[in-house]
Amino acid sequence: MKPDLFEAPDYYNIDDLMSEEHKLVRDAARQWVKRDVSPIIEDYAQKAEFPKQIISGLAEIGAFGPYIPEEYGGAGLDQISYGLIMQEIERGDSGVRSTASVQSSLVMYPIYTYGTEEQRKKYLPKLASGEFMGSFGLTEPNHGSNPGGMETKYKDMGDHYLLNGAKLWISNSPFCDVAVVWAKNEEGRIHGLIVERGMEGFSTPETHNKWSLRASATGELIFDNVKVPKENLLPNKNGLGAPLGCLDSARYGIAWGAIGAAMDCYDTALRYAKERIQFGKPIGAYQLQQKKLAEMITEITKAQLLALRLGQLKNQGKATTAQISMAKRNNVDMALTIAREARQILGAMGITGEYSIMRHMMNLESVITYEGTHDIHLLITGMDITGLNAFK
Ligand code: TGC
Ligand code: FAD
Repeated sequence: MKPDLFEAPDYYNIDDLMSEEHKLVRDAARQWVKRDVSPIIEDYAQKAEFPKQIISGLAEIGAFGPYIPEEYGGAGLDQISYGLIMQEIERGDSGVRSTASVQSSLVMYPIYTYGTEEQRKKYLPKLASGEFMGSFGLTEPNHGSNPGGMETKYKDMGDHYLLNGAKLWISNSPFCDVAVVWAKNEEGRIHGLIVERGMEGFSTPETHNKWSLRASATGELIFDNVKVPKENLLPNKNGLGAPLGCLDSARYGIAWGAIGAAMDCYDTALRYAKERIQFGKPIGAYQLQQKKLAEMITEITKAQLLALRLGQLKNQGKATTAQISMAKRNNVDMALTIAREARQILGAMGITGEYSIMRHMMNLESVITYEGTHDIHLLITGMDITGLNAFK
């Protein structure tokens, strides 16, 4: 793979709207990605393997629990810093950002927000340091966009719960130490349970043959009469709103992350267009290529402003689910469109692993599907503005 020459575009001087802390956090993440992710990520994507050696680096840049208070091992940062870390990591690879998103927003967040003090103290510091890796089990073979229909269930056996069912398409599952699993009780109410590797009847087979997010490990969570201790139930919220609350946080991070992937594709295409000579001139001198590049920087700038404003609202505790949906949907679609256009600017070279663009493009096909599909987020916006539910 080519050396990482990335220079971040900031067409509207958005840096001026950031604090010194935001810039420090972002620049540390950026340097780490250049040093520890870019040189190895293409090889890991090609061999479809998650690079476990970067776990400690992710912890050091604050990617595991950026906004979780320091007393629980988190970085104690604000939501904009969280977003910027996700942006920088996804600039390297969406699969690496997935690992960080799941750990932070889908595992640490529910334990911090819905868990007991004992659960916080037991799990959060280990998750923040990367000693424990987590996964989040909501999706099932028969229930993706409609998680409320889930079939995974648990029964109260007096001194423990008995858990049965299966989750599919679970990021980090093949190597997770703990899983936050959503299951129905005997009354059909959804609760979160912390399931630990080693519990009898719990297995995590890997899903192979993905053309997307190849550097992220995806798999199943299978529960065959798993005895879960009663103290592993998350007691402070139940119902579908509990997992959906976690998704708000993860989707927010993805709205920033997608900008990173888009910036990397744009930066690569811009450099290539200035260097590649055809018909005696750099291809960047032709109007057709300039149109592509000019539209890319316009869309990136709009996405940056959307994410930053959403971050301000999130810091104030005012960001709504529908606002988060709009940003996730817009920014991921923007990034995927830019990846496709950037790939064309590189011609045949664009399909090789010498450049990051094709990897980003394939990764973004998952990002536009997970954490709520492109359609589902449109329907969330539609319901928000009309008051009419078009899901069912
Ligand atoms: P609906 O009837 O609308 O709501 C059920 C209950 O939940 C409440 N609620 C929320 N609460 C908190 N936060 C939110 N964002 C909430 N949205 C809804 C709601 O008030 C209600 O409460 P109550 O007390 O009345 O029960 O639910 P629905 O069944 O109609 O479904 C709505 C829909 C389709 C929007 C939702 O289910 C949905 O978002 N589906 C998409 C599923 C999804 O996003 N799955 C993601 C799985 S995780 C993943 O992909 C990780 S990828 C790895 C990585 O991140 O990198
Ligand atoms: P479906 O729900 O079957 O949807 C199929 C199509 O129908 C989509 O185009 C959808 O938009 C459309 N559709 C569905 N309902 C409607 C409707 N009401 N109106 C109009 N159109 C509709 N899940 C987890 O729980 N944890 C994870 O860690 C996780 N990681 C993932 C990692 C990867 C790489 C991938 C690909 C997925 C992951 N997922 C995870 C699952 C992901 O959240 C689901 O794939 C997603 O929610 C969509 O569900 P589905 O694939 O079953 O598609």
